[in-house]
Formats: sequence, structure tokens, C-alpha cells
Amino acid sequence: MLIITSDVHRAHHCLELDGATLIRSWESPERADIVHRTLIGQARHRFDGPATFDVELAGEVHDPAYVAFLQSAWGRWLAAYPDTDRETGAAMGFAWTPARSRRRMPSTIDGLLGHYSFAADCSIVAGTWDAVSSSAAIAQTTARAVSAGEPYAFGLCRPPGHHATIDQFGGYCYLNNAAIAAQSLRNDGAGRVAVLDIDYHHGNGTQDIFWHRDDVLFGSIHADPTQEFPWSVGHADEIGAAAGSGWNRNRPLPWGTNIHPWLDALDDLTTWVTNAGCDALVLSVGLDTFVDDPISRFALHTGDYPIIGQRLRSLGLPTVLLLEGGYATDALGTNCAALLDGFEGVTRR
Ligand code: OKP
Ligand code: ZN
Repeated sequence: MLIITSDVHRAHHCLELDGATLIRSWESPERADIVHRTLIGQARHRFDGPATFDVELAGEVHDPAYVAFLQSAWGRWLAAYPDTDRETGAAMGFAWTPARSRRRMPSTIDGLLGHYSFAADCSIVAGTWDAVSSSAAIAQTTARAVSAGEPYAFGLCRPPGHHATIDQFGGYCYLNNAAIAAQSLRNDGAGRVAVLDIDYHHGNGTQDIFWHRDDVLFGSIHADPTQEFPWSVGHADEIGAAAGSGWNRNRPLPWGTNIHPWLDALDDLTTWVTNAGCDALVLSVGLDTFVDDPISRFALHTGDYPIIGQRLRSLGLPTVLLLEGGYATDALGTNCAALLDGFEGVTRR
């Protein structure tokens, strides 16, 4: 398989709130590194780097002012707080728009960080923009390879993207890599693109971006949002609106879900995609459904991932696979390789 990867992500390692304590984020540089190392060890893959970041494309799925804010945020933080430690300092919002108030633009960096985010698990450090823009560039490069004729390719994105909305970061995500890949496929001629999200958490950002659109459909299997992040979004009755009505499908499942109900939900989504008549597929590949994931509560096992990969391949569509979550770092490479093996029809021993 063609794999697009870069080590620029390593400069991004943020802090996240754990209770009232800031901890080194679960979303660590080691995650992408172990996946890269494991895939190198499989010998059959080809590796390439990303093309330069395409700010215009990002602006087709995000508010361009939001993209510009992300790029400028660290500099604005340093200008406001010049004593910040350039190595270990982190910028983070601490106040969000109160419910039912108007969403008006603040003028200070502290206000803007809250305005443009929805969670305190996502800080901005010196290397964040480089990593975020590189991750988005990986998504676009992977999509372009598929548009140019690769039957499928894997983008080793980090940080992940599926929580990033039109204009807010959160859930470790800043730019929505899957949305950028889907838009790139559309721009290169695909009439309708399906995005399927198998991360443990609901891809609220991807849903938000394509909510009103019928040219990109979004389907997701994830933990019940009454129990789990991102809360309040990801329910089964969210089907899209206006032209997008009927082109969004959520299959929330409870804590403890194992492979059997999970595969039933997948079959429901793949049948839906088949009937929709799509020209290309984007997969948000989260592996935090794994039983040993430290922050998640599904019960999938390593041996389940080849089955999932095989069912996704059976859609027979040109496919862009992108890494999202997965925090059992020691097992992440193995689980990712297991899914790709199943997808490519490689028998595991
Ligand atoms: C990102 B992805 C609080 C942790 C909150 C939210 C989960 C983000 C998951 N200490 N983190 O969908 O894997
Ligand atoms: Zn997740």
C-alpha cells in the first residue's frame, strides 16, 4: 500500500486537562512513530512524503478566518505573554461561548482561543501549526494519489482531524483531515464521496462540515454521546439538513460494545454507502475501539481489525484511509497493520 507520512508531527505535543491537572496528552508523537515503524517492518508498503499544505483547500471545508487564526495563534500568544517558555509553554482556551449567547468575535488571544475551540484537551504549542498543516497536507496528498489512480492509500495523519469543525478545534483535532481529503477527491472529479468514521468517538467535525451537503455523505460508528466525548452530538436522529438531509448517519453504541454489534452497525453503513452510489471513500481510521485503549470503552481485539478492513475493502471504491485516534500506543502499530492487512487481503499468521 502507498503510505504518506512525515515526521513534522513530532514538534506537536500538547497538554490536556485531566480533572483539574494538566497532563502530557494521550495524543502523543509516539503514536505516529510506532505506526510508521510497524508498517516499515511489513516490507510490502511504499512510502512518500506530503506535498506542501494547500491553504485554499483547507478554506473550502473550514472558515478561512479559522485557518488563519490557527496559523497565527502561537505568535499571538507569545506577543500577549512574552514570558512564555518557548519550549514547554502552551496556549489554551479557558472560556467558551455561553449557551444561547451570540457568537461574536473576541479581540484578545484568550477570547479567541475559546471562540475557536470547544474542549480543553487541545493546546497550541510552538510546533502545533507545522504539525497540523503537515497532517492536512498528508490527507490531501493521499487523496490526490487516489484521484491519480492508486486504488487506495493510507495517510499517517497526526494530529487527528475528525473533531475539528468548520471553525473550532477540540478533541486533539485542529484541521479536519478527512474533510480535506473528501473535498480534494471532489475537486479532482469524484461526483459523490462517502466518509466513514470508525473511530471510537463521534466525528462531530466531519458531520458539521458536510451537514448541509449531498455530495459528501458521512457515516459514523462510535460510543453513545450521552456517555462519551464529544457529548451532545452523534445521536442516531442526526441525519443532515437542507440538501444534506438523509446524507448523515450515526450509529452510536454503548460502552462495552464488542465486535458483533459493531459489525452489524458497519454492515448497515456499508449497505447505505453502496445504495448511495459513491465514487470514492474516505475512512477515518480510529483504533481506540481496542479493548485496552486507556481512554475508551469498547472491546474490539487485534483479530477483529482484519475483518473490519476486509469489509471496508469489499465496497470496492477508491479509498483514502487516514489515521485518527488510538491511544493504546504499544498496540497501535499492530492494530493498524491488522486493519490494513485485512483491507489488502493479506493473510495474517
Ligand atoms: C480524539 B479522537 C480529557 C480527555 C478528553 C477527548 C477524547 C478525544 C479523542 N482528559 N479527550 O477521536 O480519538
Ligand atoms: Zn477517538
